[in-house]
Amino acid sequence: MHRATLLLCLLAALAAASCNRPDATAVSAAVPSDGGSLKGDFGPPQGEPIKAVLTSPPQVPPATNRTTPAKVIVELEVIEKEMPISEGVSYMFWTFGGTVPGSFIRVRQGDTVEFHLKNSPSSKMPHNIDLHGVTGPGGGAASSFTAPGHQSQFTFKALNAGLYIYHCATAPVGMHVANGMYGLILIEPPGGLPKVDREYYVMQGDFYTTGKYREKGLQPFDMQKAIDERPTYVLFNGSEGSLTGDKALAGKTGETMRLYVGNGGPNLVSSFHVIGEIFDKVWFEGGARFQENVQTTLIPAGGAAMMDFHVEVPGSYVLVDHSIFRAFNKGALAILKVEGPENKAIYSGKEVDEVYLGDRAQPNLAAVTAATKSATGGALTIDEQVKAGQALFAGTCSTCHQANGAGLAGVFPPLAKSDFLAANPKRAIDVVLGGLTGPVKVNGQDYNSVMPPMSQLNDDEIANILTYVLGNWGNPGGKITKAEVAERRKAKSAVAATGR
Ligand code: HEC
Ligand SMILES: [Cu+2]
Repeated sequence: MHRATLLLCLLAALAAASCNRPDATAVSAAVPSDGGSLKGDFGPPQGEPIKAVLTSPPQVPPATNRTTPAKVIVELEVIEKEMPISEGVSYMFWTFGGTVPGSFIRVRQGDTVEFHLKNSPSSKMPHNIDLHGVTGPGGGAASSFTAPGHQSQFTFKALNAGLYIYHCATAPVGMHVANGMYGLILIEPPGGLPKVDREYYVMQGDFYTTGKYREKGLQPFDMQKAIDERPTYVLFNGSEGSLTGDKALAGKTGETMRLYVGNGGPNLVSSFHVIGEIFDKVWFEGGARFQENVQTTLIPAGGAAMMDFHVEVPGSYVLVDHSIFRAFNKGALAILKVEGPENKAIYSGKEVDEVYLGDRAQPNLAAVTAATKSATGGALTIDEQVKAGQALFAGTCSTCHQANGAGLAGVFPPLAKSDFLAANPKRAIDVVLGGLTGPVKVNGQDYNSVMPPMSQLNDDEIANILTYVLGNWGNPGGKITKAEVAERRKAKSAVAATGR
């Protein structure tokens, strides 16, 4: 038979097969639907009005445990406030309820919600709220426009069950969202959600500062970076370290955990993943149906998802945006610490190790903050630089050169007692900024490998790391200043610009 005819026959056969499949329609009819606004009105509210319990992340309010619709009063205050965005870095956040993300709101489908939006007298800007769970133009935005020191009120019936985000929609909308103005509202289905042992509230957002990642001090918003969608930070719950170290989420083996995860954006889509776990259920897009056995779930900007998983094995589980540079270089990383007896039949052991996570597992960058303070005051001592450098070295250089600077024979040269370093200490600035490739001889041994550029580190960080390296392990000592690093960085970019 002719090739084209054969193809046509095949196609026809396929089409006929799918047309004749009687179960195709039967399946969709068999899936019960309790969704849709037409099925969400259970009549007028009953009983006394209830004041909604609002919680700060990562906490979630208790289940409504109601079988009838109620009138629920929500009072939410907008507060503009300076808070840490990373260790030693602060940012002027605009918040719903004083936190990023804003307070978690929980109601039941069919409830009548009387919403009060207050704008703190200390605010500089007017704000409003668009709740994605509202049926009505603007999701409440036009009805809730509130000047500083004012309050507004509107009422809506929560017709659709699901997990919805809310956000400010005052112009310029992108800027209000980028400053942290978003949160989650859960509208429970009438029968509630399946019971679990623990629930947590996590929300991703992208942030744009004029300074580089971890550049210290109060960092202003950078509108151009936001327009270009080039975030400086991608974060869970509004600050780097908000859910790591002693603020990690907690769990016990044998428990079922539920995460309510939103993505405020304003720009990025999240590939949300928990390293070492599989979501037993994901209510994708925050809707009424769940998918089972999911590794990574996509959460659009302005969207949300709920996920359940049962934990069998103790240890540290790492929540990331699996667009992985965001996790390791922009902050999108959180820890769930699960305690309980080992379960060697399921997993043999050895925890998430330091090398994988660097300084992100247990960030202790207090020394970095101290050094920054002294630097601003003009009284930075070598000792402070060394301490800050040590903390930073542990997170970046130790992966290859090892925590004690000894390197790995034949692969990573030693920084301890390095004659390469001693011959020209300032050359190390160029090594860190530009990386190093090709043959080098260190302490008599030949290396011919690649060190990638570490130019993502800022001038401060490089100065402190190198001062630490120079002052330890039998190296000659001395000091590298932030200004010296800045100068070398400028010289390098000038060379790059001339194309030489
Ligand atoms: C990914 C692995 C890796 C990381 C991370 C790394 N280096 Fe290196 N480094 C190397 C390799 C490989 C070489 C040798 C390159 C060659 O063979 O040309 C090297 C060479 C050097 C040298 C010159 C040789 C010597 O031993 O004195 C210095 C100085 C140095 N690194 C400092 C640092 C500092 C400081 C950091 C952290 C900011 C760092 N490196 C991070 C892999 C790494
Ligand atoms: Cu606003």
